[in-house]
Amino acid sequence: MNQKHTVIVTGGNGFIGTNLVQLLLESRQYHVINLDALTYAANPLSLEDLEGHPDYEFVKGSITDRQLIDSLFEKHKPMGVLNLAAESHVDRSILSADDFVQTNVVGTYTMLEAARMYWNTLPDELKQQFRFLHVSTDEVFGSLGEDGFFTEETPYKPQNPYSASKAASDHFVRAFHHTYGFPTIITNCSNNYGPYQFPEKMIPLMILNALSGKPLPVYGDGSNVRDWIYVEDHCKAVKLAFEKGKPGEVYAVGASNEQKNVNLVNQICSILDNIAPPIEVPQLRDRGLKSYAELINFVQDRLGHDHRYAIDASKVQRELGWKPEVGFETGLRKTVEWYLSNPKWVDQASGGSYGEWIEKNYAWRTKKEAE
Ligand code: NAD
Ligand code: TDX
Repeated sequence: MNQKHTVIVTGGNGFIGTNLVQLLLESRQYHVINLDALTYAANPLSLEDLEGHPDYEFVKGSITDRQLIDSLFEKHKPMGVLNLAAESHVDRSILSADDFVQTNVVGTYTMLEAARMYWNTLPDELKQQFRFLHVSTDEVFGSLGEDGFFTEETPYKPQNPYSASKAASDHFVRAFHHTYGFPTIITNCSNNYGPYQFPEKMIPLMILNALSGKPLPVYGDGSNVRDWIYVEDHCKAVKLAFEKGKPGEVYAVGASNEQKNVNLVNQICSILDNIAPPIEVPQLRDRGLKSYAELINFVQDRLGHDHRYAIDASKVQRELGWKPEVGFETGLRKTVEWYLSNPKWVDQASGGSYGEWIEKNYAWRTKKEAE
């Protein structure tokens, strides 16, 4: 068998990171060093099955810690970096962007600079092979009206503190390629859904609130549109871009699946009505709910809420041969089933500091702004 390639994945304990680490190890092509600070968004249970795996090593630490990162390059001599570590929740960035600037901007710069210094020391052949893949978002392009799509050529126009910090990190990545010829690749992907997503994000939040009979807080009038992709499809695109993408290139990734928020919440409710009807859930039995949709509650809008995201993914399809494999109906049902089948993971994610945090910071979400 060919020798495995050592790679550093950052943020491997998060939602997309967990799915990506699993994909890389299943391919048997990689030895994975996962650098993750284990913030509130990481769940130690997500990758616990990998303990003792011969091709997996976990390092607890921050992408802002230059000394630690230098030591990882020195020790493991990776052939590339897949940079996913980030603060990723828009609502939190609106409350305070400090951590977003630190991790997304300073952290990405620190990873880039450490990687570039290491890359400079490599002999030509290894230098040619090395890749720095940066996982980014379609939010850097701002918001669309009713028509049109984001492409790789769309000008940057971030409109919330999270997307501003991701845009800043993308600009550093692009500048490192332009200035130093450092072999970077960026993927800008749309909204992911699937197993292991932290319950503050819309899809798991709606599933878990419904199952505990809590209101389902739809922001504004629910007409905002997101373009959803099953997380495994995104991870396959990231792996392909890392392996076959051209240095300096950017790939927009999406599955052409636009959904209005309120419609999506209704779809979640109808899946739940089928597989876990309220009458069969012990804590809801006495509530007299016929459908989870009765819990839908239109609340005050998110500040600066981007109206619509939608991706034209023809470049990644044409140049890398990628295409999404999981249809939305199947993916959404699999996701609902995953949350129902993993109560231990859910308890771990929903308890502790997150539980307290949500009580303290989300009062606005329980009622509409006074007219
Ligand atoms: P997540 O919040 O679920 O996970 C982030 C992970 O990064 C966590 O494990 C956390 O502990 C870790 N982390 C945070 N700060 C760190 C630091 N300073 N050093 C090391 N580790 C740190 O995020 P996600 O949804 O998995 O997103 C992963 C990446 O993909 C992010 O860069 C995000 O911007 C991007 N992205 C996400 C989506 C989406 O829909 N979730 C879409 C497009 C792009
Ligand atoms: O309770 C809610 N009610 C609601 O109506 C929440 C949490 C969200 N929403 C709306 C806001 C958005 O229009 O649902 C939509 C999706 O919200 P999020 O899950 O918070 O995702 P979004 O803000 O679109 O950002 C996501 O996609 C792009 C990820 O969190 C980012 O990390 C990624 O870059």
